[in-house]
Amino acid sequence: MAYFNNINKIKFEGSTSTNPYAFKFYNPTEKVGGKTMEEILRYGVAYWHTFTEDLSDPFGKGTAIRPWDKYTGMDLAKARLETAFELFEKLDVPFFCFHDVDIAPEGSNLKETNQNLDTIVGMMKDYMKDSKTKLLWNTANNFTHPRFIHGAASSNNADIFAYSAAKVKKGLEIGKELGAENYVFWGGREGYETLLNTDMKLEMDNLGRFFHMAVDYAKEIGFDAQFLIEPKPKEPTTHQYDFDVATGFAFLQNYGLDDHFKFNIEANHATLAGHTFEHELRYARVNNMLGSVDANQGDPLLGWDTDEFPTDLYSTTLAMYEILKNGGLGRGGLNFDAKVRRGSFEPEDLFHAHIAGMDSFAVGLKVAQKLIDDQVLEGIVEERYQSYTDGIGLDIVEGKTDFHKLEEHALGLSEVKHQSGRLEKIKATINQYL
Ligand code: XYL
Repeated sequence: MAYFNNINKIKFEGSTSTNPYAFKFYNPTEKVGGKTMEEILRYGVAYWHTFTEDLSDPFGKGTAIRPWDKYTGMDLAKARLETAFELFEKLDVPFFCFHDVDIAPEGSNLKETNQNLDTIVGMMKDYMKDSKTKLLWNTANNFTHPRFIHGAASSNNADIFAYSAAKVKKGLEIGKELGAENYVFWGGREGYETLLNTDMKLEMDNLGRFFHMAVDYAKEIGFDAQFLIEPKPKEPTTHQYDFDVATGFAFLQNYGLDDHFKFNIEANHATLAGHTFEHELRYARVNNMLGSVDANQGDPLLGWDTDEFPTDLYSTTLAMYEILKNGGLGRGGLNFDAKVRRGSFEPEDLFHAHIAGMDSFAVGLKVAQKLIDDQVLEGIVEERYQSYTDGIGLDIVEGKTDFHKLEEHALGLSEVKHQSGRLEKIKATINQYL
């Protein structure tokens, strides 16, 4: 059965097209810097926001009209699967991502839940045989069910630690079965509300133990996906242990896990942490920890995790600059962890939203490549740090100095000369490229 009967395969028609069901900038076969857009951008559809999201918010019930919602239970799961592969094909996306609970309903116990998963995973594998769309990553939802009230791997309750491990174990098996490129850990409830009843050290040590066991099990079953931590500073807990990339990186290093993980960086999580998207990408990139991206944007006027489809071209440009400088995303991709607005409740809005996101990152890619080709920012940065290319600066970076010599140098200074940072000029130049 087809759910999007009136919508055909979305094709590239160019920036002057007025067809709402066409790409204006994303041309999968067009080469940018020697690779095709499809190869660089590696777009993914998020199963949860696209097929299970009902657009409810804390103040109101869901508004989404989804023809497949006439079903319930396993029938609904099967209908969503059918819809998913229709949408993947029509959007021509290379990847998708899901949580365990997105694809199959939970049963009355873990065994039943796993049976439901097995049924859907078997069907999914069949759909994937006839589809170009691959699994970018899967993950375990260890945050929605009330059992995770006090956390999952950082819960005070050891039974829940075990339950969480069993869900991740199953997730790793599913990832292997479906050939996932990555496996994601977003610690939805891995954090705390108040220190008054929290053993922070035990919780963090347990989280470290949990990740080591996951690494060991993936190795045991021969699942070679890249493991990814997805940082987020808050929501739902007040203090999340994976606050941002820097915090997550320190955690991984502290627990001897940094060789096994990279980061899945989400734009809206970056802004919630008080950073820009590109700050998080840069922090990961310069530490060789950039794995994948959850492509969305927040609403600065609201301030919570609104998961909007990315349309801000300035942001997509600076993000693509980091990604290109990283030499691409490797096994990662740009997953649209984004939902249509509550007012965009019709099924076709799912297409408009993805087209908007895919076009926005395609523009970002082209502009970023041009900025790199023209060495716009590189030239500025090189000039700004010139003082480290000779004299005392060169001694500092080559480790040839110490506090005695530096004091001697400082005492001999009569006047320190600075150059202007020229920020407005730089921004005006970037605007010329947009
Ligand atoms: C919610 C998070 C999740 C992760 C996967 O804020 O973005 O959707 O991407 O668990």
